[in-house]
Amino acid sequence: MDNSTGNEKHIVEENSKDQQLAQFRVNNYGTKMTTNQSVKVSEDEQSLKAGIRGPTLLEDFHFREKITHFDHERIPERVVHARGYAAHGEFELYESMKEFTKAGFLQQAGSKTPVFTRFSNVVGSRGSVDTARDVRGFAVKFYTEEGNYDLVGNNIPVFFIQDAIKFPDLIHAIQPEPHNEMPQAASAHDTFWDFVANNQESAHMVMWQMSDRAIPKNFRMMEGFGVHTFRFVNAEGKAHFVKFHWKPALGIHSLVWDEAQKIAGKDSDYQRRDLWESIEHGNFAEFELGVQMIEEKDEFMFDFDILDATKIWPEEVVPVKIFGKMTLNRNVDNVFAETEQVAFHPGNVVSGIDFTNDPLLQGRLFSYLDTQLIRLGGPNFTEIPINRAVCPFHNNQRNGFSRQRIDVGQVSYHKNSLANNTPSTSTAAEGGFVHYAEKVEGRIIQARSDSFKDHFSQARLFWNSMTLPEKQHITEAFIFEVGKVQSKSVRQQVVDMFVHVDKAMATTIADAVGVDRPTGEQSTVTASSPALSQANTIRVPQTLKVGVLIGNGFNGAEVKATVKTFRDNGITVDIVGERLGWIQGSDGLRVMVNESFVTTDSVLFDSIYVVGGTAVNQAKFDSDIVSFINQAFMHYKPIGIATTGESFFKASNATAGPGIVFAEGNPSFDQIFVKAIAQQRFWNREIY
Ligand code: HDD
Repeated sequence: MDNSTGNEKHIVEENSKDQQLAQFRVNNYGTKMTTNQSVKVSEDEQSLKAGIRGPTLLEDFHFREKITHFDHERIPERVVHARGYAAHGEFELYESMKEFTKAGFLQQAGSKTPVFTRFSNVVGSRGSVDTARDVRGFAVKFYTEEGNYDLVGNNIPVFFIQDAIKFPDLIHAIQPEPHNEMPQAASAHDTFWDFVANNQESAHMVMWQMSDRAIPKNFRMMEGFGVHTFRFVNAEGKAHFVKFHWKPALGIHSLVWDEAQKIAGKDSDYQRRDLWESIEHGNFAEFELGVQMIEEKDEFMFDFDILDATKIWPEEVVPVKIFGKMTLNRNVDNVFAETEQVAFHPGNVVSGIDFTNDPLLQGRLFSYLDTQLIRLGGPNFTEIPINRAVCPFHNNQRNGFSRQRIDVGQVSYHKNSLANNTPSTSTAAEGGFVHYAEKVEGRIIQARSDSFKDHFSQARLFWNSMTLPEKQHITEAFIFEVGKVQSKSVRQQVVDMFVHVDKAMATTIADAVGVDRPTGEQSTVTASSPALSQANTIRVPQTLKVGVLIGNGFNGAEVKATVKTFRDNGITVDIVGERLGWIQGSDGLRVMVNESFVTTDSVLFDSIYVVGGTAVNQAKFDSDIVSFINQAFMHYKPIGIATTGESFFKASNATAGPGIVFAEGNPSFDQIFVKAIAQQRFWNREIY
């Protein structure tokens, strides 16, 4: 049987950013080794010594350079979002947005802009795990012809706090506790929940964080949000408030919490591997980009403050206008050079996109440049290839660590006559960035507007919008997280806070974590927003992964036909057996086993296809298959049973029902199974 994945590497058209990067790429294959000064090296195994058993000599410049360079290989990791993974791609505009913004890359339908997108986990350090319960960063750098535009968002549309001055407190509370540096990459500990209970503006975001949104299946299947309210400004100077949305082509899908924890051990690179492999196989990640827009005159028309980053604009009230698509189609050449050194900044805007007075955004406008200065060692990080704009830059900024360019001439000041007063500034008509002329009035004050003080209405809206299984997952997540909190007082405070979202939920949590039932009252909001639930998302089989559990003596014709149907539907297949290598069907068909029960695990598949067969250690083989079925069943996954696989199913804890598809006497097995795979989860199972 043809065992290829059916996916050869796809050739992607070179864009302006690729062309720029090309001049920095170096291929060392087949070359002679030199020092960094380009002197050819004759010896790279033995340091220079005084005598065959003598001490090493300082004059061995190659040894010194090699060790010194190694000693300095590390740079500080990001203070948040340290663990991330990125890819190149392009953004294509579906329709001109000229009516709303003068941004050059949003004018011409069909125009393409190179992008670089980095997904990340917020809390864990760079070497932590992918599948932690956490917010995912979603940062996109658009290399436009008018300079770099960065949309530095998350996969959750709201944030924990309303004012940036609280960001260090939030992060200190959520990151590992300082006295023992535990737990890594987890919010399930005392200081985070103490922060939550004592900073109740976090209520709405915490509901999202306890939901399945915080354990996305992979980066390709999650939404992205700019979170803040920004401004679009058109050529006439007319502005709209906007919120950005990325919508994944494959829908929004999540892991099950038990599965996420097990994957953390089985494959800590689960989500980055998914992105890397998908792109290598030509299954490019696609996201549509849209905006919600509110006219300036309607700023005060809503029952929330549009400058408050703990609030959404329900999509049913303010619809999302989709205007383009991002396709991530090329993996990086070097993770350090590109993914680690890329520097995003919400303050990197282009003409036509501007800020608002959202106090969280205002603080971010300071933080990002500041952090790059220490992380990337000085002000010249914009010259690192991944950070360079594709259009030239000219100004009077000079010098600093590791300056690359050589600015010629005697003049580095403005105004001047010696260089004819150049570089010169540009008028708005010439493309010069002119800050939006918002009228601002008021006394200097350190306070929060009253319009920011409702913390529970939208938390309740979110809860109301969830289906029953989603509500159960949220409740279970609270029980897990709050149950890990040692301080009984903090556990009680959390329950007393979330009663304002839902009394039954808070009571269930209270009972499970050993504190008094809350006495407060829940919010009276009855509205819901269907767009918030994952239940109605897109469900397609493409790029999902099936494990075929198989031994010798299988029914060749049956397996071949089913595997072909998988491939025809874009499903990725791993053949899992007792050991790697060839096995043979009863009709002589040979199949290459590419994963064994030792190298892979049920949690790494979206579905399993149970074929069975004979093996050297039959008892072990049989029990491995049964354990795969048990895991897949308890994670609500579709399971297909070949005619030869029924005995394994009978020996498992699984019971027949939705998402369990049998081949025996079922001529439509392949089609029904593929449909079940697309469905992904069958929540109505009795799991113990
Ligand atoms: Fe932030 C990184 C997203 C609030 C300060 N942030 C960072 C990254 C993302 C976000 C995606 C990683 C970028 C990358 O991949 O390199 N941050 C957000 C969102 C926020 C937010 C969506 C709220 C809506 N952040 C926020 C605040 C502050 C910061 C309020 C500080 C006042 N964020 C930073 C930072 C980081 C960062 C310290 C760390 C590394 C970096 O910037 O380059 O400056």
